[in-house]
Amino acid sequence: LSTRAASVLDKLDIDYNGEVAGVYDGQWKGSGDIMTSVCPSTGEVLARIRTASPENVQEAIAKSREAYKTLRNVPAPRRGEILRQIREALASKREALGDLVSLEMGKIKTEGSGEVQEFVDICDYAVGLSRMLNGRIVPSERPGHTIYEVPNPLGVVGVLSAFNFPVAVYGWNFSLSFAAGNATIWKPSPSTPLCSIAVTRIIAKVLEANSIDGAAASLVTGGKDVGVAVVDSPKIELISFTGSESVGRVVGQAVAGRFGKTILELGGNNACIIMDDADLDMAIPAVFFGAVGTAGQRCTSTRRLYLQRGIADKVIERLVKLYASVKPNDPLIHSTLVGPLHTQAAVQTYNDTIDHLRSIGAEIFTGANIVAQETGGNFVAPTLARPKTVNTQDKIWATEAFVPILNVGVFDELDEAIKWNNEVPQGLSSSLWTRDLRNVGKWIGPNGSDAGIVNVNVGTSGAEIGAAFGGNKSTGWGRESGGDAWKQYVRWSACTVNYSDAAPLAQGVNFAA
Ligand code: UN1
Repeated sequence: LSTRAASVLDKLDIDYNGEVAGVYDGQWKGSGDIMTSVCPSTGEVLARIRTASPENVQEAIAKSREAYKTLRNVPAPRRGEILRQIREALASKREALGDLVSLEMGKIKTEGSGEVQEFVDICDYAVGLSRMLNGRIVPSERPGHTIYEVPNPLGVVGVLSAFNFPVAVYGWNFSLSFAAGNATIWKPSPSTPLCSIAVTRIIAKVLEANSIDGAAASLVTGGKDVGVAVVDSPKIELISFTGSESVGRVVGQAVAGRFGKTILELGGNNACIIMDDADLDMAIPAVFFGAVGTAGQRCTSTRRLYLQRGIADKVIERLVKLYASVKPNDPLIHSTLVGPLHTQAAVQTYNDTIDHLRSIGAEIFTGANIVAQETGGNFVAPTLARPKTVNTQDKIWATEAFVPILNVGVFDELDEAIKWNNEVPQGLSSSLWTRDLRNVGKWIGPNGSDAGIVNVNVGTSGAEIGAAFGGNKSTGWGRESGGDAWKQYVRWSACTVNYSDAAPLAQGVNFAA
């Protein structure tokens, strides 16, 4: 165990004796293979985790079902009160957990803590929701009849989360699901097991203190086999998957094949459009954060920048200056703005994307190199490039490389930029910068952006929890967090109740013998 890891794990009450148990179903265990957690800033092994064996997974699923049967009978406001305690417990560990996110995932400390804050915020939301899981009463066409639309707890929810938000995305799912009366079983990314163990420890303590079965928040760490076992289990009603389009396609088809429900949050390939009339002092820092922040590893990161001709050169010039001011470095150092890429494989993707840019004759304004660091680590220079044309068939525009490379295109009319925005397979986030109300109306209307997140004078990344989060098209149509997302975590029944002394048929049908 590295010294840095030891001090962080200590603050999070994680016992370590050669390895850490990576399974929780009311008890901490793990009899599967050993998996290592590797620090992306140094390449050092942070800890060894004992993952879930196939038996561990099946047992956790069975225990989660039992926990659900109890939890569904706990009044929702009482579930909310437990969520309030989880919120407090998370908030009290905000800095230590933020450090761990930074250490294990590689995002800078303020973003690591911000991610814990996102979990705290969604807990607050779910506490309120626990008193507002409202159904509806619908007028019946028949006398003495009433129709109720009733939400009941759904069952077990499988959450498969990605490395880039190792805390918050589970938080969105767990909070809504728990308020709704479900048990969750969490299969985190294989490269961020410690974050999931730390979060589960915090939740488990609160559950145990409230005499709630810990299997209401089960954890199964491991690789692909563990994920497949969760996805394929007929005992899991809903699978919420965050990750790549290619894996999402397999997950979506597998769950559809057993008539399960899915929430899919797949690739983003998000564009930002800046009009001539935009306030550039606002727009440029937002693009900088969107493209360079989190080293380009958010689903919502800005990957495409469409500039109206009048301001294009000026914006590029100012961005180049900003890019020159950042030096990728240890994400736990306060002044660092850009940490490492999460894995060596991501560095390879970065290199391949730069090679492709060169092969299509793109102009590279800044970046395009690996940043050597004494400590090792996966550091790359944020890159700003302009391919010769905006050919949305080319993979440089049509695919999401999960690295800090921003591609620029120049347009004359907004309609052209909207067309480019929409021409790609993905549809997660989008952002327009303008002061003209007519542009705003077009952008958010039927001929505007087809993404799930359509912002005006706000960047593509960094959404608040109150709105539904998710995207359209190959992003998977999923919605999590705020808005009406909670409605997916319940089973809905339409209940027609007859209080009268007659039993007439609907639509006036007469079936008297
Ligand atoms: C993700 O990248 O998977 O909107 C989630 C944002 C964050 C969540 C991103 N609130 O950028």
